[in-house]
Amino acid sequence: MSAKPKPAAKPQAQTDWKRVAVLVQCSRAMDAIEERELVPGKKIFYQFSARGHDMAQVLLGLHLTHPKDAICGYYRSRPILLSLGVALEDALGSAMGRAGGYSDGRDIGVVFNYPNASGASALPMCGGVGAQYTPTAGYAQAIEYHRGVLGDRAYDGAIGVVLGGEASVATNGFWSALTMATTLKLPMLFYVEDNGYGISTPGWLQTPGCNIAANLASFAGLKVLDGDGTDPAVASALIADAVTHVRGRGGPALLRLSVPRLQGHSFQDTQAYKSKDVLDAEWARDPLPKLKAHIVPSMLSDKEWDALEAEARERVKRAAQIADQRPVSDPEQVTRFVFSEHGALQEEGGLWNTGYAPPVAHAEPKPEGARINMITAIRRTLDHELAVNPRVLVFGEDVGPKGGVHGVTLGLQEKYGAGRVFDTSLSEEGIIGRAVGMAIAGLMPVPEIQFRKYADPATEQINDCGTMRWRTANRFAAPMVVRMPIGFFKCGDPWHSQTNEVQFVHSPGWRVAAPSNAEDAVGLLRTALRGNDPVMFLEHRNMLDAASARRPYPGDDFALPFGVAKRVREGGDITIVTWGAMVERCEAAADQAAISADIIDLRTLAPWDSEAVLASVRRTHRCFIVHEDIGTGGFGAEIAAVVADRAFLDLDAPVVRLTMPDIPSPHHPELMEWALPSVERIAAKIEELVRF
Ligand SMILES: Cc1ncc(C[n+]2csc(CCOP(=O)(O)OP(=O)(O)O)c2C)c(N)n1
Repeated sequence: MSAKPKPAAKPQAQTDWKRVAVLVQCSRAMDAIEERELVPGKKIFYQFSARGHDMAQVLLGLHLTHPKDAICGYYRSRPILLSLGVALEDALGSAMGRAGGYSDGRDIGVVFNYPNASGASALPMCGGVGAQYTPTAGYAQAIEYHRGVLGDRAYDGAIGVVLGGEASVATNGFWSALTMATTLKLPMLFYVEDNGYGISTPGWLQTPGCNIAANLASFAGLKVLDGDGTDPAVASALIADAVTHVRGRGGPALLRLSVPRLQGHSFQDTQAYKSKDVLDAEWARDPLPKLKAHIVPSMLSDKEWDALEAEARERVKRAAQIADQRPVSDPEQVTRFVFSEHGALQEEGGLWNTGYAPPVAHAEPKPEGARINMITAIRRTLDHELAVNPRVLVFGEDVGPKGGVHGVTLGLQEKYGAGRVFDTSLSEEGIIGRAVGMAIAGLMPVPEIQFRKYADPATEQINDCGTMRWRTANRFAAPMVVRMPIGFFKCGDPWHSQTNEVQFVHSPGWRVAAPSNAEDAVGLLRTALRGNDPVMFLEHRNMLDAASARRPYPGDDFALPFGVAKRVREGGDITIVTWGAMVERCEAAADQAAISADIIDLRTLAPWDSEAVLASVRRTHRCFIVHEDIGTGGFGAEIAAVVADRAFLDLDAPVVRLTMPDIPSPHHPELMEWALPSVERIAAKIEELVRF
């Protein structure tokens, strides 16, 4: 482990320095044309110069020759993408937001993705700083899974590389990924480009002592390298050393290269916070003249260098013209690819484009044996899917030998081994972020979040996973099934009893299931595990062992479609719309009120079966919505709005909701029961509405 720069070496024979020069010149010419023409001409809205970062990135990119390598960068990572083979016109066209390119105009042009069958892919980047780390760690863990569990030799020697600025090392994602990479000895390279500034915030506020490599020198299980990213020989030797170490299964490495940021953070940034001395010192470290000195005249003549520069400018100019001729994509299409579409498979990510064909399933239960609780039902479904699909893997806090704090995964590690069912570090960002990288690598991750509230630290990864298909215009997707207990139990509290399903419904790209009984849990979970979209599978704590939720196991081939509600009780006087733990309370309340109620268990909230609700309301002329989540902005508000919008003239009474008040779940059972919609209160509302 060394935090010292390597001594300057002779130009490395194995480095194609001419190619380095071509790519750096192209990158410079792109920055220049953007700054001089395309941004002032309002053809590009966001521009981030890579000047100063460019040479070392290109050197790194040229090392990533393994077809299963993957990188995940950030907005200053265009040079490495050029070295992976991204076309100049695609890069500029994306920056202009034109049709095609990386996102069809949906995402900022510098937020790249690059599916690449013949070399390293670029995993979809994110706008959030630090969000690139845990998906890359997940990809690196998937490399190990492909090799170790699936025996796929194609992954031998592959690595995951993550790029970030020095400010990004202050994020949760960085530390979470570092924990994962070191504890699991993952083939992952952390490549930190230290230019001393966030936007304007200096490095000492991000890292004590300003040097993450120095601080990590004694971090167990990490090879640490540090040096000058503007010196061609030093940077090249350090990059070669780091990549060789990780490829050779030596475990993760962190390489910090100090580089100058030669322009503002973005085009709009005037750098008024830097003194003239600082600016001069930064320009004195420009890697481009150093690159020239390194290879001219030993490898290229002055004339050849000039010709190469002129040619790069010309190529970039032509590429800008080609990009400018591309149209803006059809706005009518911009709602496509939130979810998978039949006949339009994503290029990378998920089971479906690995040749997987979902086994034949049916929605008719074939009940087997005695009634089982939801815990057993979910476990049995996971067990079966683990058995029939080697790409399924289950993980989360304490899900291994303990079997999860709710006992759902009990015995699965024993049966399938610690490679497929395993405990994770305590980082929800890491759990979901890792699942993203694994899903992109063609696995079906099934992460467990211990309690609903503890999904909060993973909010960024959840959002970025959900939007991936849309923002990459169907190039990438990360289907997974996140299992999570929600709701009250014997007591409540603000930490373990939250429902808040609506947050996931409000996150584009997520399907959301909230089953109320064991049979539906089996059917929806099976569909989710064989599907091509990310799914939130919400397991209600109070129903996990509730007698009312027990059903016979409906069979190994039982799978339920999403978006199809179940009419649990037929009646003519009122429609009650509910889900989860409120279903049994609504049934009891209808009995108590002795009212003929149509009770609709939505079963899934995204998509939700609005047609079933509307058809019922048109018959009963009354709509009553009951849910456990708080009222303001709860999912009931959405249902009420749709009913008011589409069935207004059919209504004989206002659409009414009964929910928790807008408070966190109270702890003491009496307080909790006061806050929850009780059978008595539901019954009273039913009577009130029917009499209206
Ligand atoms: C989570 C998050 N917080 C804040 C921002 C706004 N932001 C964009 S870039 C940036 C600075 C990042 O600096 P660094 O990681 O050092 O990279 P550099 O731009 O210097 O290459 C900030 C604060 C963001 N994109 N994401």
